[in-house]
Amino acid sequence: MLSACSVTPKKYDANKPVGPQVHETITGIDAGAGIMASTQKAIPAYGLKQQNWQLQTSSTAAMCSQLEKSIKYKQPIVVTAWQPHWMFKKYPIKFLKDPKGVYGKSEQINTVARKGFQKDNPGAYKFFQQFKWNSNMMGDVMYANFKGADPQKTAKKFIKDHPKEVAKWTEGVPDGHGKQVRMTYVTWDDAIASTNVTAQILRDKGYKVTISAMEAQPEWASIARGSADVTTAAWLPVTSGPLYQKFKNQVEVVGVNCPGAKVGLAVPKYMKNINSIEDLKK
Ligand code: PBE
Repeated sequence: MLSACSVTPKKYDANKPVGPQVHETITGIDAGAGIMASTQKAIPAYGLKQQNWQLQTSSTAAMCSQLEKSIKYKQPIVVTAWQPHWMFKKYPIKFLKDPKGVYGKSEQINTVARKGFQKDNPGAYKFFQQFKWNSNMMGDVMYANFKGADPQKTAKKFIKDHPKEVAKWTEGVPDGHGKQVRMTYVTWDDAIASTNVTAQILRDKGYKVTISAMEAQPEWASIARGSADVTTAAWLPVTSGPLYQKFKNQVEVVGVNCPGAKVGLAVPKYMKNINSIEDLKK
């Protein structure tokens, strides 16, 4: 038993308003994420602003460890959440309904290239046009990386385990003969997964692929000005939407590489009476 003077974590109480129990705080991730911008719109859209709800900036890792701690003690917590991601595999959480569609009706992960990439490197471009996996495949890669595997090793294993898919994606793609492909990404788990897998497939085809990690804004800016060729991690239409709008005249959407993505807010399943973002307002 905990003694009276130690801090006893308070369990979630469904009979009390949720707001004060979480100090009107949504636990978010890094500031540059599209999900943060969407959440800043959701707060006023759902009338949470006048109840002083706020979004806490952190990181995916810090958010998940906070989530893990809360779940351990059945405490209340509201987090920013997205799929594909291993958090839904690891934690008993549920998305809150978003009847106003602030986070979009259906998100897809897209490949976005600089204008002129197709002309300069038609072989690599063809590969990116043909690269399309799904959230299961992606989830497995992400989970292996989360478990501590080196992302390049995970990519190599994925390639070995999925010869049919890889053959389809590389069909008609000529040997690279050392031609350069400059990929850019933010170190979010989905982007780490798709960047390493596509980079490795192209390397196996003889392309010289560099991958550079940066923040979301410079990522898009570098593609727009042509100092990078391509990213496989644009969540559209909503999550990466503001960046796409900003740079749409200088970039090109190559295509969807992972359909069925989802972005929003989530809570642990034991918060049984909280099922919609509207339920946060009480
Ligand atoms: N995410 C994961 C990112 C993109 C990938 C949904 C957290 C975001 O911009 O919000």
